[in-house]
Amino acid sequence: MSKYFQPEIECADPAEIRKIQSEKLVKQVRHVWDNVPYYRAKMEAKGVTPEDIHGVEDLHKLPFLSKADLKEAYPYGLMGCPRKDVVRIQSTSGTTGKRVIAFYTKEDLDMWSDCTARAIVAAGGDENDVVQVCYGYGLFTGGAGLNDGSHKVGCMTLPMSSGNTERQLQFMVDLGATILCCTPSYAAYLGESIKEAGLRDRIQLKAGIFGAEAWSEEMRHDIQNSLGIKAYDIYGLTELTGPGVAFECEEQSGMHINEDHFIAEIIDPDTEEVLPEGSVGELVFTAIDKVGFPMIRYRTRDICVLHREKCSCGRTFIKMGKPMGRSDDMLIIKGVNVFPSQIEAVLLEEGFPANYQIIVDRVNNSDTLEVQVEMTPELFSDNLGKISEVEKQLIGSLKTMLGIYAKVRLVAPKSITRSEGKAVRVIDKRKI
Ligand code: DLL
Repeated sequence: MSKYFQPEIECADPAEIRKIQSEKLVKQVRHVWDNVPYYRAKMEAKGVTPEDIHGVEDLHKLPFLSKADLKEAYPYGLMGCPRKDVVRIQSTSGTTGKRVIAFYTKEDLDMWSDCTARAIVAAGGDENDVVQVCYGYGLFTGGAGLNDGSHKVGCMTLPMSSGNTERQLQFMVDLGATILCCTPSYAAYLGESIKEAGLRDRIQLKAGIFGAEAWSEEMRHDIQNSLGIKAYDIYGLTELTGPGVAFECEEQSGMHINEDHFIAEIIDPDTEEVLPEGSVGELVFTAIDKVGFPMIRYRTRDICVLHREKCSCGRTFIKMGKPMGRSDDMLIIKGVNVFPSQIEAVLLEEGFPANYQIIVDRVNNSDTLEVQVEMTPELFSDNLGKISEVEKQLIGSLKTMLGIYAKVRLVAPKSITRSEGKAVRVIDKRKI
């Protein structure tokens, strides 16, 4: 069994994990108080000192950090150690304004790659595997994160980065890649390309580790079929390291959070009240042993559910469900809350590929929603009557799911641009 399945931690009694978390939290709060004046000022404003924090039960006393804080403290204001101890930065573009820049010490990188190594092992990886990493390398955390975890497990690692699909397929076939790491939208595209090139019998993939964007169970099903693999979800964000904050095991029913490094809470995004386990709300994380860029009660804006139940893999780490979308991804159309993931679920259920675009606009002071989706080649070659019948059916299914009318436009196969990284599904013209 790999060194990166660590049952003494991953399968420990939850009370034991809580004890570890409490000890680390107390130390971390002291570290931040002493080293991050920005967060210290927030604690002072809330009337909290390190003496008030005795364990996880006191977490709620601490102030939150949000994207707005990152912007305000940019670039160095949240660094948690002298600059000479930082050995790496990673960054993310974010949707608006300044980039997020995260700092890592050697120890932080070691912790991060332990997390991604656990994810690879949980997906069935060991030193016999050939891991093809087609997440972007560079400032994005996907490439570096999976690359270093793959090294730790001892897999032969192909640092492909994103793009150049032809070359990806050539390496996949020639080197016998067994584990694929990329965004789910790129995995779907690779599946399509493999089918077209007639390579299905020549690939040896057995598993995929897909994350960095929301994807539905229907999409998992499609990717598993087209690539002949088991598709595992992986979650993370730059502010907290990158991929590997949580990962799926063989049960494929939610992602175990690496609780010896991260404490998760779910809050009501409006009232900031901590919600009981099983509630839908915003995910908040505290990184309890990260030194270079310590994040306490960081509001991720990802909406999801936490549940701790017995898992057949033996791990006791709490699980997070698939993020249902980000609170800032949520579209408000004619006053109704719409998540792109709801639209995707309907499309896939109706047998369409995950190639679609959502266009929101405002015409005569009223919001409009249009869903453009590619036809399957079979439908494309059908008569116009059939196409308009399918359109009507889709409008009906979307209305049932969303409660509002969405115009549907079926477009030719391959007419929607494929993504090599995170897919851009929504064009909100109201913001342009
Ligand atoms: O996307 C880190 C990552 C790389 C995760 C590779 C998994 C695989 P950021 O660019 O900072 O970091 O974006 C973080 O992406 O807050 C979520 O909204 C979204 N996200 C990440 N993983 C998932 C997932 C990386 N499995 C933001 N499902 C997060 C849904 C995800 N959304």
